[in-house]
Formats: sequence, C-alpha cells, structure tokens
Amino acid sequence: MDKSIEIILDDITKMNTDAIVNAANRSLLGGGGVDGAIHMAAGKELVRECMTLGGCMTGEAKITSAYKLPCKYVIHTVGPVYDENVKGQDKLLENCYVNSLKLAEENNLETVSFSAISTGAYGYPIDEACQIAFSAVAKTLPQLKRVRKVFFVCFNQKVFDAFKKAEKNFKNY
Ligand code: AR6
Repeated sequence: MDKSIEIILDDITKMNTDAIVNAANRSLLGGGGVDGAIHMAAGKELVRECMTLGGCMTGEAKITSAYKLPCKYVIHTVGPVYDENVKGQDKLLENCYVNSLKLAEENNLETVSFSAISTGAYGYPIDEACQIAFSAVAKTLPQLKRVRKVFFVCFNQKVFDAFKKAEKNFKNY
C-alpha cells in the first residue's frame, strides 16, 4: 500500500481525515490555539468526553470522538512546554507523533492530520519542532499497516516553510 506525507496550509478543523491530532494541555479540557478551535468546532460534547479521560501526560496521546467536526476522531496529545535549559524535550515531542500514530493504528485509522505540536503557546522553536515532527512520522509510517496518509496541517506560512525544509532535509539524509 502506498504511504505518503503531505504538508498543507489549512485549518485543521476542516480536515475530513479519519483523525486530527490536537495540541492539547495535560488537563485535556480545552484551551487556546488549535485546541480552542477544535473544541469550538466540535461542540460541548467533546469536553464532556475529555472529562472522563483523566488528563494526559506530556508525550502521550488519547483518542475521542469528533462530534461536529468533519473528521471521525480527535487524538489529543500534549507537547512539551519549551525550555532551553531542560534536556529531553525533543524526545517528548517525538513521542507525541509516534504515540498518536500508534493510537491511530490501534483504532484502524488510515488517514491522520497533525497540527504543529508545541509551536504556538508552548514556544518550541519552529524549525526544530518541524524537523522532529517530520522525521518521527517519516520513520514510523513505514512500520504501520493501517495508517497510510499523514497530513501536516500548517496554520501559517512560517510553519509550512519549516515543514518543507524538514522534508527536504529528511530526503537528503
Ligand atoms: N489549524 C491548524 N493549526 C492551527 C490552528 C488551526 N485551526 N490554530 C492554531 N494552529 P498552539 P501548543 C497552529 O498554541 O504550542 C493551547 O491553549 C499554530 O499556528 O495551538 O502545543 C492548549 O490548550 C501553531 O503552529 O499549541 C495548550 O495549553 C500550532 O497550531 C497550549 O495551547 C500549535 O500552537 C498548547 O500549545
């Protein structure tokens, strides 16, 4: 089966992939940025389901229904809050992508849209975050049986350009 990764400029709440991946916080009870947009578009039932999940650790992922969103499921993952003095944040960010893909695979999902985790309120340097994201997905995707298509959905040109650069670097690697 053909696998592919596509980088697009769009609003992730409009994606009709099997799942979209939310950049949540550890409470999973909503917030600003992409999290706020997803909860707003999904409707109140999403937060009701999230309340039953008991939060989520950084680097981990949990899945819910998508309610009024056009996708089928929302995978909620929690990226690291960037701090240049803390080691191991790259691994936590990588875990977000790998664990989200594993969860998609376990749920028999074929298509997944990612937001650029930690690149907004959590302050991860965009180029670095996109390199980590792209290589995590590019390395994990070939190991999966169900998941075949991944979108990186960028909300602005800066993030889009950073993903394109990451893609190029990965191919030349
Ligand atoms: N579609 C796609 N990407 C979006 C959208 C959208 N509709 N809206 C924003 N982005 P952020 P974080 C991009 O701050 O850094 C929340 O309050 C945005 O341009 O949403 O992981 C949570 O509750 C950026 O590139 O997530 C947490 O408390 C990317 O999404 C905290 O923010 C991530 O930015 C998480 O911070």
